[in-house]
Amino acid sequence: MSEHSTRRHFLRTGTAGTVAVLSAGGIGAAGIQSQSDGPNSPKEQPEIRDEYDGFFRFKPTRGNDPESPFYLGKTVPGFRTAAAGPAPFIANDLEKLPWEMKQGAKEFHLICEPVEREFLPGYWMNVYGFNGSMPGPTIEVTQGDRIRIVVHNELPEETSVHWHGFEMPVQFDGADTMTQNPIKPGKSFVYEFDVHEEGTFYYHSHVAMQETFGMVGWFIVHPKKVWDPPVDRDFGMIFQNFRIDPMQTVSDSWNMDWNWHTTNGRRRPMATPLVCKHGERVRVRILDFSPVQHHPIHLHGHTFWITGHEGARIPKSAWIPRNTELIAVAQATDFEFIANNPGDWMFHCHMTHHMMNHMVRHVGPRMRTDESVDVYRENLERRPRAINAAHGPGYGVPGYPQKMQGMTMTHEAMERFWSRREVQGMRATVMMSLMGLMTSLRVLPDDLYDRVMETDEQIPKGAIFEEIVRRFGAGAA
Ligand SMILES: [Cu+2]
Repeated sequence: MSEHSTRRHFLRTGTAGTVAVLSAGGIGAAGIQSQSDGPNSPKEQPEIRDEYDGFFRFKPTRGNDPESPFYLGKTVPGFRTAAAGPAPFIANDLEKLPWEMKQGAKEFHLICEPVEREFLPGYWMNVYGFNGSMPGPTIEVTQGDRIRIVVHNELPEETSVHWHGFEMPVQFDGADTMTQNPIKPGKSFVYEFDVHEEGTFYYHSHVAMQETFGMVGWFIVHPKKVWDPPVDRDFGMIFQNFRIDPMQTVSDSWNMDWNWHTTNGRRRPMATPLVCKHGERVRVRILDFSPVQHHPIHLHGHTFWITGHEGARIPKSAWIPRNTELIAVAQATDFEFIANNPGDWMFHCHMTHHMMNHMVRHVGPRMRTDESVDVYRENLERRPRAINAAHGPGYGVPGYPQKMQGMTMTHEAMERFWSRREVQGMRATVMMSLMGLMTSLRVLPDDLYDRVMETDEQIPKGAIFEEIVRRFGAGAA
């Protein structure tokens, strides 16, 4: 049993005793607030408990007083201590860019190149990216680091890379032709600067059409002094959209309309869900790198606090509790909350047209309740006909219309989706739910989390969901 779960077990079985001890020791709200004087000092770690001024870690609650620092879980800490350092950043479906210490700097090598990205099983897009990936691999450093990034241009055209939000010497800003000459194909350019900032940053090509064509990646800078309160999970999702016409795999970077949304380069349901444990403090950083589309992002089942944007961490006095937060193009927003409500929760853009993908209505129905289109097609005569669906000579031609029939979940695709640990035990129909900019957050009690994430068990579809409903469906006492 881990340290976390031991403590959690103690908390959950001895809440009354814990509160009494805390009261006797004089550690209440004041004790928590004092940690801001030195959150990296283990002895000043906040006490972990499950109730804070009427806000409960393990059940949906608001707290008793909007003026309390714990209202809606605002400054309720996670289980991870500040002394353990920042929680590692997790951008599902993306790699991290390795580095080597050379001449006093963390040296990275970033290769700009054409990329083929499989954004759904069997669906490939031809775009530009970095090191074989679109978006590029995540750069993760610590405030105060000196970094050197050697950018190699393997594109068939000129480029430059901009470090978005960093206050560095102007010659390393990467603003094509304004601060440097373009990097010619086959050539390299060395960027080197000290990172004095901390926060949610990213890098991207500074050629507009290359940005639209996929050239972006996370650049996360952890603070030297762990943000207060520390989080247990630190997720990141880059939202993009692309126009890829039927019969094509090449994204049309000029087009101002879109037909595919991606998260970290994967279209749902291939994009991997976020999974956390019940009671944890969670941060989710979302970057909107769509060319022209803004996204109002809504999380179900929880109220979250906006704790930062791409500019900086926000002072606590200005944090805002929300259910929906608008993220505009090139903006990033940090969401934080206590995962106090177990279940599988939608985490999605609320623009109705962004809740779908490939909206080409004349080629067939996009939503169905069966888990496989193969079943649907076997029963066409007994189903309502959609306009032109699965009829007409074009439907049998490979690649037309953009394999729309495959998009509606072949068995092969379903096997790929269900082969991942992160989705084990979700409802059988969940893959129908995750279209467009719709992702999912799973909040799992410790034992179910371990069963989903730490075993090889093929968990029956719906089993975890049903167990959560069984345990928590009547509402918390
Ligand atoms: Cu949207």
